[in-house]
Parts: sequence; structure tokens; C-alpha cells
Amino acid sequence: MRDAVLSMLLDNLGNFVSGEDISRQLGITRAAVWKYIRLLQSEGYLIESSTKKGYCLRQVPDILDEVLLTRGLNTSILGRNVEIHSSIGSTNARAKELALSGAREGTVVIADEQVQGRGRLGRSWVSPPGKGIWMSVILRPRLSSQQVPRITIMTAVAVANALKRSAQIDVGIKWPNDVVCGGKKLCGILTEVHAEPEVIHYAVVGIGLNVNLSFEDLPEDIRDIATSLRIEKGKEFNRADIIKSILQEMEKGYLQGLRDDGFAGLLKEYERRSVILGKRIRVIGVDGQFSGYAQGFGLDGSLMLRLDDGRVERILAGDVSL
Ligand code: BT5
Repeated sequence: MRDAVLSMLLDNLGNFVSGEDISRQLGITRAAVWKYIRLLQSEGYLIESSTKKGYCLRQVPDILDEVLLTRGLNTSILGRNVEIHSSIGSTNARAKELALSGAREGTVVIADEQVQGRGRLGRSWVSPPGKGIWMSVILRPRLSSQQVPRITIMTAVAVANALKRSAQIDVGIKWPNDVVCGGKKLCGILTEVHAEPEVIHYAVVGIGLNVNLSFEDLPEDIRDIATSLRIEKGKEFNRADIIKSILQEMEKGYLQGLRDDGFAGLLKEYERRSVILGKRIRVIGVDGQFSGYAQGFGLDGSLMLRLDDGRVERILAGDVSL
């Protein structure tokens, strides 16, 4: 019923709805309406009330609420099932639990704060409350385990397209899993899979996107390498709008790029946004360190690095510095 009251206020955003209308439409007493209004106000919704005119929600606050997250979400798989936490260890860890117990494809776990946010190789991911998008999406793609890097590539392109659409910002992609702006990291992606060589049981794609963090919100040790939408654009953004945009773009990339063999097209978009293509880089990979020219990306999502002796090394995962 709380959701229904909120939906009515959202349907009339910026306008008053009378208590009587709400009570009649939802079949609850005026006292019950007032109770839900008080509840929503306590959650941070700024609702004006007037004895004559009723209730008015002036603007949509930046709250992670299932109603706000699913309203107008135009997807058929991703985000049809959402789990929201005010604080959690790691959304990836939670999504893996859910995936193991059979959660359906497209299930999304979102947290306002992570206290054990993780990056690759056991690194930590800074995830303070109320300021970022810390979310994980469960996918069950029909790919071989060799093609897993494709998932990260698809997601990076989706985040970049979503940011263009919902935040009017042009970002670059730094292989394999960084979305960057002005050379600094705006978003990191962590893809974890439970797979056998020929089949992926599930993939959990974690997205950490710095939205409304100020420079001071970033711990000192990452201030030189990290940024946020707020720092780049000088204003705050509504996280739910960006989340919906990411889910929409991801679903498109998933259906057209990963499922229907359209990966070559997706790779073109990735290359267009790549900040390393054609540049001299250093890569620290699992098999050692390499220097050379980033020549291209393989259909499996690997990086082709042309070494100084002319050989081309195919690298599946690693950290790149320019
Ligand atoms: C990543 O790892 O970039 C993957 C980050 C994935 C985070 C999401 S949040 C939702 C989901 N749940 C999780 O627990 N994780 C995922 P990697 O490439 O290893 O980069 C990690 C490095 O980025 C750290 O060692 C820091 O140097 C830097 N870093 C940490 N927090 C950052 C932040 N908020 N913004 C930018 N850089 C950060």
C-alpha cells in the first residue's frame, strides 16, 4: 500500500492529490493515507501537505526505492526482480548466493552502501552510503568460459552508453574493466562466474559507479586515480535514473551482443571508446609484465598487444597503465 500511495504521488509529480482521491482509489481510510504519507516523509520524501489541497511530491529524491527503480524501466529481463539493501558487505557476494539458490536471470542486487565492496584480485572497492551505484546483475549467458571477458566488455559499453544518455557525459573505456573520464576511474566492473569449460552456470556482473561523491568523499589514496559524475559535471544526479538507463543498455547489449552473436558489433563500440587502442601501454597480467602497442581486441574479449620484437601477445586479464 505504501508503494501504491507513492505511485499516486509520482503520477502527479509537482501537483496536489487530495487525501480523498488517494483514499478512494486505494480503498483505504484517510487516516491510513496520512500514515503512509508520514512513513514516506520519514524515508526522505519531501511531501507537502495542505488541508485544502491534499498532498504534493515536488521532486523525486535520490533514494534507492523499488518503486523508483522499476517505474518506467523498459526491460524484459534485467531488473524485473530487484533486491535493495541499505548496507551490505558486497552486492556481488549477495548476488552469487542468490544465483546459487536459483534466482532468475536479470535479478539485480543494489546497495546504498557496501562495507566490503570488492574489486578484482581481492582489492577493495570504496562504496560510501548514499553516493554511488553499487549493484550486481545475475546473468545466465550461453557462452563458453573462454568467452567470459565478453560480459565485461558488453557491460562497459552499456555503462558508457547509459552515461551518455542519462548524464550527458562522454566516457572512455580502459581495458578490461574500467570506465574512465579524464584519465580517472569513474566506474569499475567485476564479473564473476560459476562455470565449467563449456557452460556458464551463472555470471554475476558487479558495477561500481561513483555518482555523487565529492573529492573529499574519496579516500586520499585514490584521489589521484578516481573521479565521480559530480566531480566531472559539477552537479548531482539521481541514481535511480542512471541505474535504469544502465539496465536498459545492458539488456540491449546482452540480447544483441552476447546472445545473438552480435559481439563483433559490440566490440566496434568498445574500440571506439577505448583509451588504450593504438597506444603504448604496460600490462601486468597473470603471466607477467608486458610493454607494447595495444593493437586490438579479440572476439573472446582478450587484448592483443604488439610487443617490441613484433610478436603479438594475447592477454586475457590484467592491469593496464598508459
Ligand atoms: C574493479 O576492480 O574496478 C571492480 C570494481 C567493482 C565494484 C562493484 S560495486 C558492486 C559490486 N560489489 C562488489 O563488491 N564489487 C562490485 P579493480 O580493477 O581491481 O580496481 C580496484 C581498484 O580501484 C582499487 O584497488 C582502488 O585503487 C580503486 N578504487 C577503489 N574504490 C574505488 C572507487 N570507488 N572509485 C574509483 N576507484 C576505486
